[in-house]
Amino acid sequence: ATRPGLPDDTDLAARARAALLACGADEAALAGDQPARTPITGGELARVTWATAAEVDDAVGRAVEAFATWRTTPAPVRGALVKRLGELLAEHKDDLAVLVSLEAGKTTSEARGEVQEMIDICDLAVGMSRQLYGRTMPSERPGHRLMETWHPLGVVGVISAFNFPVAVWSWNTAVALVCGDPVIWKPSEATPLSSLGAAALLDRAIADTGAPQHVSQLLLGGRDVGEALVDHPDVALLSATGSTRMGREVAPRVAGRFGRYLLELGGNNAAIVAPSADLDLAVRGIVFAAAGTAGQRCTTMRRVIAHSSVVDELVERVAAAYRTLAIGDPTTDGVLVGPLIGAPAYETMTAALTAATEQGGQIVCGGTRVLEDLAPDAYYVEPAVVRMPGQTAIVRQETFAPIVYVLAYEELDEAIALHNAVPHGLSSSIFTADQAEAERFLAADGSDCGISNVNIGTSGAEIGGAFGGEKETGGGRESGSDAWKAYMRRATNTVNYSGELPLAQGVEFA
Ligand code: UN1
Repeated sequence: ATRPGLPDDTDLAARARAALLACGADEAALAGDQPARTPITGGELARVTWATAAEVDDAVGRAVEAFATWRTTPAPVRGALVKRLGELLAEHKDDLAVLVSLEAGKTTSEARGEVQEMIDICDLAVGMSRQLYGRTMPSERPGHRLMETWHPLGVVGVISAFNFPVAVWSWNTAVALVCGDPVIWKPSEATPLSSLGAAALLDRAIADTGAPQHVSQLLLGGRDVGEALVDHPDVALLSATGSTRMGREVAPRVAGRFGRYLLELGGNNAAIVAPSADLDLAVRGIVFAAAGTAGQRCTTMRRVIAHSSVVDELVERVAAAYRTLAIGDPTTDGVLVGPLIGAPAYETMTAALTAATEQGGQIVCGGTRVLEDLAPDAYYVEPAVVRMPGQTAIVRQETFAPIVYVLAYEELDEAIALHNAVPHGLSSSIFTADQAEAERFLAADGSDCGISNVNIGTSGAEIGGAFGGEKETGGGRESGSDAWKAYMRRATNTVNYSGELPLAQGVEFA
Protein backbone atom coordinates (compact mmCIF):
# COMPACT_ATOMS: atom_id res chain seq x y z
CA ALA A 1 0.00 0.00 0.00
CA THR A 2 1.16 3.54 -0.65
CA ARG A 3 1.83 5.41 2.54
CA PRO A 4 1.79 9.14 2.15
CA GLY A 5 5.00 10.46 3.61
CA LEU A 6 6.73 7.10 3.49
CA PRO A 7 7.71 5.12 0.40
CA ASP A 8 6.07 1.77 -0.19
CA ASP A 9 7.82 -1.52 0.28
CA THR A 10 7.78 -2.51 -3.39
CA ASP A 11 9.50 0.73 -4.31
CA LEU A 12 12.13 0.28 -1.59
CA ALA A 13 12.75 -3.33 -2.64
CA ALA A 14 13.18 -2.24 -6.26
CA ARG A 15 15.65 0.48 -5.24
CA ALA A 16 17.65 -2.01 -3.16
CA ARG A 17 17.78 -4.55 -5.95
CA ALA A 18 18.87 -2.01 -8.56
CA ALA A 19 21.62 -0.66 -6.29
CA LEU A 20 22.86 -4.12 -5.43
CA LEU A 21 23.01 -5.25 -9.05
CA ALA A 22 24.76 -2.00 -10.01
CA CYS A 23 27.47 -2.83 -7.46
CA GLY A 24 27.92 -6.13 -9.27
CA ALA A 25 26.34 -8.47 -6.75
CA ASP A 26 25.18 -11.82 -8.06
CA GLU A 27 21.44 -12.08 -8.51
CA ALA A 28 21.60 -15.55 -6.97
CA ALA A 29 22.45 -13.88 -3.65
CA LEU A 30 18.83 -12.71 -3.56
CA ALA A 31 17.34 -16.18 -3.88
CA GLY A 32 17.62 -17.10 -0.23
CA ASP A 33 15.16 -17.53 2.60
CA GLN A 34 16.34 -15.00 5.20
CA PRO A 35 14.48 -11.70 4.96
CA ALA A 36 16.45 -8.48 4.62
CA ARG A 37 14.36 -5.67 6.07
CA THR A 38 14.30 -1.92 6.00
CA PRO A 39 13.71 0.12 9.15
CA ILE A 40 12.12 2.80 6.93
CA THR A 41 8.87 0.82 6.82
CA GLY A 42 9.76 -2.42 8.56
CA GLY A 43 9.08 -4.12 5.24
CA GLU A 44 11.06 -6.76 3.39
CA LEU A 45 13.64 -5.75 0.78
CA ALA A 46 14.84 -9.14 -0.38
CA ARG A 47 15.73 -12.62 0.84
CA VAL A 48 19.30 -13.71 1.29
CA THR A 49 21.13 -16.89 2.17
CA TRP A 50 22.86 -17.36 5.49
CA ALA A 51 25.99 -19.41 5.96
CA THR A 52 26.11 -22.02 8.69
CA ALA A 53 28.75 -22.30 11.37
CA ALA A 54 30.01 -25.43 9.59
CA GLU A 55 30.89 -23.33 6.52
CA VAL A 56 33.17 -21.10 8.57
CA ASP A 57 35.86 -23.76 8.69
CA ASP A 58 35.91 -24.03 4.89
CA ALA A 59 36.07 -20.27 4.55
CA VAL A 60 38.98 -20.06 6.98
CA GLY A 61 40.73 -22.85 5.04
CA ARG A 62 40.38 -20.89 1.80
CA ALA A 63 41.63 -17.75 3.53
CA VAL A 64 44.69 -19.58 4.91
CA GLU A 65 45.47 -20.70 1.38
CA ALA A 66 45.09 -17.17 0.03
CA PHE A 67 47.34 -15.90 2.81
CA ALA A 68 50.20 -18.08 1.55
CA THR A 69 50.25 -16.08 -1.70
CA TRP A 70 49.14 -12.72 -0.35
CA ARG A 71 51.74 -12.43 2.40
CA THR A 72 54.58 -12.61 -0.10
CA THR A 73 52.92 -10.28 -2.59
CA PRO A 74 54.78 -6.95 -2.23
CA ALA A 75 52.82 -4.51 -0.10
CA PRO A 76 52.62 -1.85 -2.85
CA VAL A 77 51.15 -4.50 -5.16
CA ARG A 78 48.61 -5.29 -2.43
CA GLY A 79 47.98 -1.57 -2.34
CA ALA A 80 46.94 -1.69 -6.00
CA LEU A 81 43.98 -3.88 -5.01
CA VAL A 82 42.88 -1.36 -2.40
CA LYS A 83 43.38 1.46 -4.88
CA ARG A 84 41.01 -0.29 -7.28
CA LEU A 85 38.50 -0.81 -4.48
CA GLY A 86 38.63 2.92 -3.74
CA GLU A 87 37.95 3.70 -7.41
CA LEU A 88 34.97 1.35 -7.52
CA LEU A 89 33.63 2.81 -4.29
CA ALA A 90 33.84 6.29 -5.79
CA GLU A 91 32.08 5.09 -8.92
CA HIS A 92 29.32 3.36 -6.93
CA LYS A 93 29.13 5.77 -4.03
CA ASP A 94 25.45 6.45 -4.56
CA ASP A 95 24.53 2.79 -5.11
CA LEU A 96 26.16 1.69 -1.90
CA ALA A 97 24.73 4.70 -0.05
CA VAL A 98 21.23 3.68 -1.16
CA LEU A 99 21.74 0.27 0.43
CA VAL A 100 23.05 1.86 3.63
CA SER A 101 20.06 4.21 3.80
CA LEU A 102 17.59 1.43 3.19
CA GLU A 103 19.08 -0.99 5.71
CA ALA A 104 20.48 1.24 8.45
CA GLY A 105 17.95 4.07 8.04
CA LYS A 106 20.59 6.77 7.49
CA THR A 107 19.86 9.98 5.65
CA THR A 108 21.22 10.08 2.11
CA SER A 109 23.90 12.57 3.14
CA GLU A 110 25.04 10.46 6.08
CA ALA A 111 24.98 7.30 3.98
CA ARG A 112 27.13 8.98 1.33
CA GLY A 113 29.38 10.18 4.12
CA GLU A 114 29.79 6.60 5.23
CA VAL A 115 30.86 5.56 1.73
CA GLN A 116 33.18 8.58 1.56
CA GLU A 117 34.79 7.30 4.75
CA MET A 118 35.45 4.04 2.88
CA ILE A 119 37.04 5.88 -0.05
CA ASP A 120 39.17 7.85 2.41
CA ILE A 121 40.47 4.77 4.19
CA CYS A 122 41.32 3.20 0.82
CA ASP A 123 43.39 6.29 -0.05
CA LEU A 124 45.14 6.13 3.30
CA ALA A 125 45.78 2.39 3.03
CA VAL A 126 47.23 2.72 -0.47
CA GLY A 127 49.74 5.21 0.93
CA MET A 128 50.44 2.94 3.87
CA SER A 129 51.26 0.12 1.48
CA ARG A 130 54.51 1.94 0.70
CA GLN A 131 55.24 2.59 4.38
CA LEU A 132 54.51 -0.06 7.08
CA TYR A 133 57.73 1.12 8.65
CA GLY A 134 59.87 -0.83 11.02
CA ARG A 135 62.61 0.89 13.02
CA THR A 136 66.33 0.41 13.08
CA MET A 137 68.02 0.90 16.43
CA PRO A 138 71.68 0.96 17.44
CA SER A 139 73.06 -2.38 18.49
CA GLU A 140 75.34 -2.49 21.54
CA ARG A 141 77.61 -4.86 19.63
CA PRO A 142 80.07 -3.79 16.95
CA GLY A 143 79.31 -5.02 13.41
CA HIS A 144 75.69 -5.75 14.24
CA ARG A 145 72.47 -4.30 13.00
CA LEU A 146 69.33 -4.32 15.10
CA MET A 147 66.01 -3.69 13.41
CA GLU A 148 62.40 -4.68 13.28
CA THR A 149 60.27 -5.92 10.39
CA TRP A 150 56.50 -5.95 10.19
CA HIS A 151 55.06 -9.05 8.56
CA PRO A 152 51.51 -10.02 7.60
CA LEU A 153 49.65 -11.53 10.55
CA GLY A 154 47.18 -14.01 9.08
CA VAL A 155 43.44 -14.35 8.62
CA VAL A 156 41.41 -11.43 9.98
CA GLY A 157 37.79 -11.99 11.04
CA VAL A 158 35.63 -8.88 11.00
CA ILE A 159 32.33 -8.75 12.87
CA SER A 160 30.50 -5.49 12.20
CA ALA A 161 27.39 -3.74 13.49
CA PHE A 162 24.30 -2.36 11.74
CA ASN A 163 25.00 1.32 12.34
CA PHE A 164 28.10 1.58 10.16
CA PRO A 165 27.34 -1.44 8.05
CA VAL A 166 30.11 -0.96 5.48
CA ALA A 167 32.59 1.69 6.70
CA VAL A 168 33.79 -0.33 9.69
CA TRP A 169 34.43 -3.31 7.43
CA SER A 170 36.42 -1.08 5.09
CA TRP A 171 38.58 0.38 7.88
CA ASN A 172 39.56 -3.14 8.77
CA THR A 173 39.69 -4.55 5.27
CA ALA A 174 41.60 -1.80 3.44
CA VAL A 175 44.27 -1.86 6.14
CA ALA A 176 44.32 -5.66 6.57
CA LEU A 177 44.71 -6.16 2.81
CA VAL A 178 47.72 -3.87 2.47
CA CYS A 179 49.15 -5.52 5.57
CA GLY A 180 48.93 -8.87 3.72
CA ASP A 181 45.98 -10.41 5.56
CA PRO A 182 42.89 -12.06 4.03
CA VAL A 183 39.58 -10.97 5.56
CA ILE A 184 36.44 -12.92 6.42
CA TRP A 185 33.48 -10.68 7.18
CA LYS A 186 30.43 -11.47 9.27
CA PRO A 187 28.21 -8.38 9.09
CA SER A 188 25.18 -7.54 11.17
CA GLU A 189 22.05 -9.60 10.49
CA ALA A 190 20.28 -6.27 9.90
CA THR A 191 22.39 -5.16 6.93
CA PRO A 192 23.04 -8.09 4.56
CA LEU A 193 22.43 -6.15 1.33
CA SER A 194 24.89 -3.37 2.16
CA SER A 195 27.54 -5.99 2.83
CA LEU A 196 26.72 -7.90 -0.36
CA GLY A 197 27.12 -4.63 -2.28
CA ALA A 198 30.43 -3.72 -0.63
CA ALA A 199 31.83 -7.25 -0.96
CA ALA A 200 30.80 -7.34 -4.65
CA LEU A 201 32.86 -4.20 -5.27
CA LEU A 202 35.88 -5.77 -3.60
CA ASP A 203 35.38 -8.97 -5.61
CA ARG A 204 35.46 -6.85 -8.75
CA ALA A 205 38.65 -5.15 -7.59
CA ILE A 206 40.18 -8.56 -6.90
CA ALA A 207 39.29 -9.76 -10.40
CA ASP A 208 40.57 -6.55 -11.99
CA THR A 209 43.93 -6.70 -10.23
CA GLY A 210 44.46 -10.47 -10.24
CA ALA A 211 44.66 -10.76 -6.45
CA PRO A 212 43.88 -14.18 -4.89
CA GLN A 213 40.11 -14.63 -4.90
CA HIS A 214 39.77 -15.54 -1.24
CA VAL A 215 41.53 -12.57 0.29
CA SER A 216 37.93 -11.40 0.79
CA GLN A 217 35.04 -13.57 1.92
CA LEU A 218 31.62 -12.57 3.15
CA LEU A 219 29.62 -14.83 5.43
CA LEU A 220 26.09 -13.67 6.08
CA GLY A 221 24.68 -15.41 9.08
CA GLY A 222 23.62 -15.42 12.66
CA ARG A 223 25.38 -15.53 15.97
CA ASP A 224 26.67 -19.06 15.37
CA VAL A 225 28.72 -17.88 12.38
CA GLY A 226 30.26 -15.09 14.47
CA GLU A 227 31.06 -17.53 17.25
CA ALA A 228 32.73 -19.95 14.87
CA LEU A 229 35.01 -17.13 13.69
CA VAL A 230 35.74 -16.12 17.28
CA ASP A 231 36.75 -19.66 18.19
CA HIS A 232 38.61 -20.67 15.03
CA PRO A 233 42.30 -21.24 15.81
CA ASP A 234 43.34 -19.98 12.35
CA VAL A 235 41.69 -16.59 12.74
CA ALA A 236 44.74 -14.60 13.83
CA LEU A 237 42.90 -11.35 14.57
CA LEU A 238 39.25 -10.97 15.41
CA SER A 239 38.05 -7.41 14.98
CA ALA A 240 34.59 -6.91 16.44
CA THR A 241 32.34 -3.87 16.65
CA GLY A 242 29.24 -4.00 18.81
CA SER A 243 28.00 -3.89 22.36
CA THR A 244 30.14 -4.15 25.47
CA ARG A 245 28.18 -7.29 26.31
CA MET A 246 29.33 -8.85 23.04
CA GLY A 247 32.93 -7.78 23.69
CA ARG A 248 32.86 -9.33 27.14
CA GLU A 249 32.12 -12.69 25.50
CA VAL A 250 34.48 -12.32 22.56
CA ALA A 251 37.63 -11.15 24.39
CA PRO A 252 38.15 -14.11 26.74
CA ARG A 253 37.30 -16.61 24.03
CA VAL A 254 39.86 -15.21 21.60
CA ALA A 255 42.43 -14.70 24.37
CA GLY A 256 41.85 -18.29 25.50
CA ARG A 257 43.31 -19.52 22.22
CA PHE A 258 46.00 -16.78 22.26
CA GLY A 259 44.42 -15.06 19.28
CA ARG A 260 44.40 -11.31 18.96
CA TYR A 261 41.31 -9.22 19.24
CA LEU A 262 40.45 -5.64 18.41
CA LEU A 263 37.28 -4.38 20.06
CA GLU A 264 35.18 -1.33 19.24
CA LEU A 265 32.40 -1.44 21.79
CA GLY A 266 29.97 1.09 23.22
CA GLY A 267 30.36 4.69 24.21
CA ASN A 268 28.68 7.07 26.63
CA ASN A 269 30.14 10.15 25.06
CA ALA A 270 29.83 13.58 26.61
CA ALA A 271 30.49 17.23 25.89
CA ILE A 272 31.45 19.72 28.55
CA VAL A 273 30.10 23.19 27.77
CA ALA A 274 32.12 25.81 29.62
CA PRO A 275 30.99 29.35 30.50
CA SER A 276 33.14 30.84 27.72
CA ALA A 277 31.77 28.49 25.04
CA ASP A 278 30.46 29.84 21.75
CA LEU A 279 26.90 28.66 22.25
CA ASP A 280 26.00 28.80 18.54
CA LEU A 281 28.77 26.33 17.89
CA ALA A 282 27.90 24.21 20.92
CA VAL A 283 24.22 23.97 19.94
CA ARG A 284 25.05 22.87 16.40
CA GLY A 285 27.68 20.45 17.60
CA ILE A 286 25.33 18.93 20.16
CA VAL A 287 22.38 18.60 17.79
CA PHE A 288 24.40 16.81 15.11
CA ALA A 289 26.19 14.53 17.57
CA ALA A 290 23.15 13.73 19.74
CA ALA A 291 20.27 13.56 17.25
CA GLY A 292 22.12 12.74 14.01
CA THR A 293 21.96 9.13 12.82
CA ALA A 294 18.97 8.93 15.22
CA GLY A 295 21.43 8.59 18.09
CA GLN A 296 22.77 5.32 16.72
CA ARG A 297 26.47 5.99 16.36
CA CYS A 298 28.89 4.57 18.87
CA THR A 299 30.20 8.15 18.98
CA THR A 300 26.74 9.69 19.55
CA MET A 301 26.70 12.37 22.25
CA ARG A 302 24.71 10.97 25.14
CA ARG A 303 25.57 13.48 27.88
CA VAL A 304 26.04 17.24 28.06
CA ILE A 305 27.75 18.61 31.15
CA ALA A 306 27.13 22.35 31.03
CA HIS A 307 28.23 25.11 33.38
CA SER A 308 25.39 26.36 35.56
CA SER A 309 25.72 29.85 34.03
CA VAL A 310 24.89 28.57 30.52
CA VAL A 311 22.90 25.40 31.05
CA ASP A 312 19.40 26.93 30.91
CA GLU A 313 20.01 28.87 27.74
CA LEU A 314 21.80 25.92 26.16
CA VAL A 315 18.97 23.50 26.89
CA GLU A 316 16.43 25.95 25.55
CA ARG A 317 18.35 26.42 22.33
CA VAL A 318 19.05 22.72 21.81
CA ALA A 319 15.37 21.94 22.42
CA ALA A 320 14.34 24.66 19.96
CA ALA A 321 16.64 23.16 17.33
CA TYR A 322 15.27 19.67 18.07
CA ARG A 323 11.72 20.87 17.43
CA THR A 324 12.69 21.84 13.88
CA LEU A 325 14.31 18.50 12.98
CA ALA A 326 12.47 16.78 10.15
CA ILE A 327 11.88 13.15 11.06
CA GLY A 328 10.89 10.55 8.49
CA ASP A 329 11.99 8.77 5.34
CA PRO A 330 15.76 9.28 5.43
CA THR A 331 16.01 9.13 1.64
CA THR A 332 13.89 12.29 1.34
CA ASP A 333 15.58 15.66 0.99
CA GLY A 334 15.49 17.72 4.15
CA VAL A 335 14.90 14.83 6.55
CA LEU A 336 17.59 14.78 9.24
CA VAL A 337 16.39 11.99 11.52
CA GLY A 338 15.52 8.55 10.18
CA PRO A 339 14.13 5.54 12.00
CA LEU A 340 15.55 3.49 14.83
CA ILE A 341 16.79 0.11 13.65
CA GLY A 342 13.84 -1.76 15.17
CA ALA A 343 11.40 -2.47 17.96
CA PRO A 344 13.98 -3.47 20.59
CA ALA A 345 15.77 -0.14 20.12
CA TYR A 346 12.52 1.70 20.62
CA GLU A 347 11.68 -0.33 23.73
CA THR A 348 15.11 0.35 25.19
CA MET A 349 14.67 4.06 24.56
CA THR A 350 11.25 4.13 26.20
CA ALA A 351 12.53 2.19 29.20
CA ALA A 352 15.46 4.60 29.55
CA LEU A 353 13.17 7.63 29.49
CA THR A 354 10.95 6.05 32.15
CA ALA A 355 13.99 5.30 34.30
CA ALA A 356 15.31 8.83 33.80
CA THR A 357 12.00 10.29 34.98
CA GLU A 358 12.00 7.97 37.99
CA GLN A 359 15.54 9.10 38.78
CA GLY A 360 14.46 12.71 38.94
CA GLY A 361 14.91 13.70 35.30
CA GLN A 362 12.72 16.05 33.35
CA ILE A 363 12.07 15.38 29.65
CA VAL A 364 12.48 18.78 28.04
CA CYS A 365 11.47 17.63 24.57
CA GLY A 366 11.10 14.54 22.43
CA GLY A 367 10.80 10.87 23.24
CA THR A 368 7.52 10.42 21.41
CA ARG A 369 7.04 7.89 18.66
CA VAL A 370 5.88 9.35 15.35
CA LEU A 371 4.60 8.03 11.97
CA GLU A 372 3.28 4.91 13.69
CA ASP A 373 0.02 5.20 11.77
CA LEU A 374 1.85 5.18 8.44
CA ALA A 375 4.25 2.42 9.33
CA PRO A 376 3.34 0.35 12.37
CA ASP A 377 6.49 -1.75 11.89
CA ALA A 378 8.86 1.21 11.73
CA TYR A 379 10.14 3.07 14.78
CA TYR A 380 10.54 6.79 14.33
CA VAL A 381 11.09 8.83 17.48
CA GLU A 382 11.56 12.46 18.33
CA PRO A 383 15.08 12.81 19.73
CA ALA A 384 14.90 13.60 23.43
CA VAL A 385 16.60 16.12 25.69
CA VAL A 386 16.44 15.23 29.39
CA ARG A 387 17.57 17.46 32.29
CA MET A 388 18.96 15.35 35.10
CA PRO A 389 19.59 16.35 38.72
CA GLY A 390 22.79 14.30 38.73
CA GLN A 391 24.63 11.49 36.99
CA THR A 392 22.21 8.74 38.01
CA ALA A 393 22.37 5.07 37.01
CA ILE A 394 20.52 5.55 33.71
CA VAL A 395 22.84 8.39 32.69
CA ARG A 396 25.89 6.18 33.26
CA GLN A 397 24.43 3.56 30.93
CA GLU A 398 24.67 3.56 27.12
CA THR A 399 21.22 3.61 25.53
CA PHE A 400 21.57 3.23 21.76
CA ALA A 401 18.92 5.81 20.88
CA PRO A 402 18.65 9.61 20.57
CA ILE A 403 18.54 10.66 24.21
CA VAL A 404 20.85 13.34 25.51
CA TYR A 405 21.03 13.86 29.27
CA VAL A 406 21.99 17.32 30.50
CA LEU A 407 23.79 17.87 33.81
CA ALA A 408 25.01 21.13 35.37
CA TYR A 409 28.42 21.80 36.93
CA GLU A 410 30.15 24.58 38.86
CA GLU A 411 33.91 23.78 38.66
CA LEU A 412 35.82 22.25 35.72
CA ASP A 413 37.33 19.58 37.99
CA GLU A 414 33.85 18.48 38.92
CA ALA A 415 32.82 18.42 35.24
CA ILE A 416 35.82 16.28 34.29
CA ALA A 417 35.15 13.91 37.19
CA LEU A 418 31.53 13.50 36.06
CA HIS A 419 32.69 13.14 32.50
CA ASN A 420 34.96 10.21 33.34
CA ALA A 421 32.64 8.52 35.84
CA VAL A 422 31.03 6.17 33.30
CA PRO A 423 32.19 2.69 32.25
CA HIS A 424 32.89 3.58 28.60
CA GLY A 425 35.72 5.68 27.18
CA LEU A 426 35.18 6.29 23.47
CA SER A 427 34.68 9.94 22.51
CA SER A 428 34.48 13.26 24.30
CA SER A 429 34.55 16.98 23.74
CA ILE A 430 34.73 20.35 25.41
CA PHE A 431 33.25 23.58 24.12
CA THR A 432 35.32 26.44 25.51
CA ALA A 433 37.10 29.61 24.41
CA ASP A 434 39.54 29.27 27.31
CA GLN A 435 42.73 27.65 26.09
CA ALA A 436 43.81 26.55 29.54
CA GLU A 437 40.51 24.71 30.00
CA ALA A 438 40.85 23.04 26.62
CA GLU A 439 44.39 21.89 27.43
CA ARG A 440 43.30 20.65 30.83
CA PHE A 441 40.59 18.55 29.15
CA LEU A 442 43.15 17.01 26.75
CA ALA A 443 45.75 16.39 29.48
CA ALA A 444 46.58 13.18 31.33
CA ASP A 445 44.13 14.05 34.09
CA GLY A 446 41.47 15.26 31.65
CA SER A 447 39.18 13.19 29.46
CA ASP A 448 39.87 9.46 29.74
CA CYS A 449 38.56 8.70 26.24
CA GLY A 450 40.28 7.46 23.10
CA ILE A 451 38.95 10.52 21.27
CA SER A 452 38.97 14.00 22.87
CA ASN A 453 37.86 17.04 20.91
CA VAL A 454 37.73 20.79 21.40
CA ASN A 455 34.87 22.86 19.99
CA ILE A 456 33.40 20.05 17.93
CA GLY A 457 31.03 17.26 18.93
CA THR A 458 31.86 13.68 19.76
CA SER A 459 30.92 12.03 16.46
CA GLY A 460 32.16 12.24 12.90
CA ALA A 461 35.82 11.37 13.38
CA GLU A 462 38.09 11.43 10.33
CA ILE A 463 39.88 8.26 9.26
CA GLY A 464 43.39 9.77 9.54
CA GLY A 465 43.46 9.34 13.32
CA ALA A 466 43.30 6.11 15.27
CA PHE A 467 39.67 5.35 16.14
CA GLY A 468 38.66 3.60 19.34
CA GLY A 469 38.37 3.97 23.07
CA GLU A 470 39.30 2.87 26.56
CA LYS A 471 37.64 1.02 29.43
CA GLU A 472 34.46 -0.78 28.38
CA THR A 473 34.87 0.55 24.85
CA GLY A 474 37.40 -2.26 24.50
CA GLY A 475 40.76 -0.59 23.91
CA GLY A 476 41.03 -1.29 20.17
CA ARG A 477 42.21 1.20 17.57
CA GLU A 478 41.25 1.13 13.91
CA SER A 479 41.75 3.32 10.85
CA GLY A 480 44.64 5.77 10.70
CA SER A 481 47.84 6.65 12.58
CA ASP A 482 49.63 3.41 13.51
CA ALA A 483 46.46 1.30 13.92
CA TRP A 484 47.83 -0.87 11.07
CA LYS A 485 50.20 -2.49 13.56
CA ALA A 486 47.32 -4.56 14.95
CA TYR A 487 47.11 -6.31 11.58
CA MET A 488 50.77 -7.31 11.43
CA ARG A 489 53.29 -9.21 13.49
CA ARG A 490 56.60 -7.69 14.46
CA ALA A 491 59.91 -9.48 14.16
CA THR A 492 63.03 -8.08 15.80
CA ASN A 493 66.12 -8.89 13.75
CA THR A 494 69.76 -8.85 14.80
CA VAL A 495 72.21 -9.18 11.91
CA ASN A 496 75.86 -9.84 12.68
CA TYR A 497 78.31 -8.84 9.95
CA SER A 498 81.38 -8.63 12.22
CA GLY A 499 82.82 -12.11 11.75
CA GLU A 500 83.08 -12.29 15.58
CA LEU A 501 80.49 -13.51 18.05
CA PRO A 502 80.30 -10.99 20.88
CA LEU A 503 77.45 -11.74 23.28
CA ALA A 504 75.01 -9.08 24.45
CA GLN A 505 75.11 -7.79 28.02
CA GLY A 506 78.85 -8.55 28.09
CA VAL A 507 78.26 -12.24 28.75
CA GLU A 508 81.31 -14.50 28.35
CA PHE A 509 80.73 -18.10 27.29
CA ALA A 510 84.09 -19.70 26.66
C1 UN1 B 1 30.44 3.84 14.83
O1 UN1 B 1 29.46 4.45 15.22
O2 UN1 B 1 30.52 2.59 14.98
O3 UN1 B 1 33.23 9.06 14.33
C2 UN1 B 1 31.57 4.46 14.09
C3 UN1 B 1 32.18 8.71 13.76
C4 UN1 B 1 32.28 7.86 12.53
C5 UN1 B 1 32.42 6.43 12.90
C6 UN1 B 1 31.42 5.93 13.89
N1 UN1 B 1 33.42 8.29 11.77
O4 UN1 B 1 31.07 9.06 14.15
